[in-house]
Amino acid sequence: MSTLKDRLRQKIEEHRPRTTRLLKEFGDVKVGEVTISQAIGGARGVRSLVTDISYLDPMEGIRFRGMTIPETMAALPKPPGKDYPYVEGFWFLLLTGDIPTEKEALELVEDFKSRSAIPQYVIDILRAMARDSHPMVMFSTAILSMQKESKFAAFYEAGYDKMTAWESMYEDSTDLLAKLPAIAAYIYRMKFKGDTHITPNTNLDMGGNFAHMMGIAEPYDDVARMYFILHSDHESGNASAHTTHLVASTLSDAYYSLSAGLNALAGPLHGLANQEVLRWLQGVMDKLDGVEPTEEIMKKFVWDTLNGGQVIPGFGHAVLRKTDPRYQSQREFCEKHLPNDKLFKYVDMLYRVVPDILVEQGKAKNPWPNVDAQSGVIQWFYGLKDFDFYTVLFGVGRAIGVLANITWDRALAYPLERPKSLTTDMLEDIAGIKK
Ligand code: HAX
Repeated sequence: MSTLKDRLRQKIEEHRPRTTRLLKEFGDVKVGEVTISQAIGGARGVRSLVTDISYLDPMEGIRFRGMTIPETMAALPKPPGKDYPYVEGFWFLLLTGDIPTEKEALELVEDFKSRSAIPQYVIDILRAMARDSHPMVMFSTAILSMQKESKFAAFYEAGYDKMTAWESMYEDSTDLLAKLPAIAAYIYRMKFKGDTHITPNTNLDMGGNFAHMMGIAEPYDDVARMYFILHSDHESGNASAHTTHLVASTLSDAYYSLSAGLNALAGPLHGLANQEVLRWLQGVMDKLDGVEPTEEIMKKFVWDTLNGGQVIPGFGHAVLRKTDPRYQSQREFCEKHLPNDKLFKYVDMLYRVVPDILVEQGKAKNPWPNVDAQSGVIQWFYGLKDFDFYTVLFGVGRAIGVLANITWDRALAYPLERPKSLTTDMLEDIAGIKK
């Protein structure tokens, strides 16, 4: 039995009475009300989900298990000589709320390695797909194709037990996380690197091995660690986390649930925004035909995009009302490692010009940049210029958060999610509109 699974069991047993008490003794206490604009408008601000994995404050940004991004990065054990922590140790933190010791993190590194082999049929399926399929389609399909490996599904078939169901969900989640980097790297090299592949190096941790399989030199291993951790979790109401949770609530296993969650991530208003930022910037460059953009030129492109009825990718957020600390964190990385990069300068120029324009336009509730505004630049700098692939990188990271969430969903026996609908007639009646 692994240290993490033992610790998780202890945490779950400690936590269960809290949820039971809230339900039994305080189930009728109100946490809020729903307005018509929330019912029509995508449930913004409706507080109807519970997670302890992370919390998103509109002004401060994300905290993982109570810790800000800099606190998280500082507290977790790191591979020798590296600036960013073991992703495996971060998985320990998200699941338990405890910082693992170096020994515990290394135990997990070994655990992940033992689960990391990809079945040959996954490779066969990827190879059979149209080569011009979007990498997210390939990624989601590869995950779904492994559903037959699900320990949770087997556990359900063998006779379901609510109290121990989390264990097989945990096993599926860890199996998946261990395999995702190799699947992602396979898709990348098949599509964009002439179908040449690099054998995994089992001496390396998840971030190190991912960089190795991608064929990108140091410090891309640290980029991978940073990137996966930053993109992991953003509480449970964002579209990818919520979809994963919703699907899992039907007692679907982690394979079905994660695949579905990634399909939500693939939308341009969500995770696809990171590729859209780069696509947008490339469009600007093409039109300029080698001329360096000035702030005035950039402003014109921003206005042209808005006047064309499109959003500025990488800006705005459904919850945040300040610059995303995930953006800041990546910006600090850029200042350290690629301060003179042309693309970084353009993205920084966008930071200077876009918020004022969005305020002037008067629509976006949050004019500030989000995580996606900065992430593509880093990938581009390290040679990963195929921006169609960027959302897959986001997906590997996002999996850590959503899988931690659905493991806890099972532990606390969260029920089938099924909000209630109203008709437009009913809303008009509630509003007192005479017909
Ligand atoms: N550019 C132009 N207009 C924007 C905008 C932007 N970046 N952000 C918001 N708006 C507009 C909305 O389209 C909306 O317009 P309409 O009234 O005409 O429909 C209006 O401002 C109000 O929207 P909002 O309440 O501020 O924002 P929402 O909560 O509805 O949506 C989004 C949040 C992130 C989807 C939105 O800000 C957006 O489209 N941003 C650009 C795409 C993007 O960067 N997505 C990634 C977000 C982070 C993330 O999830 N990463 O995965």
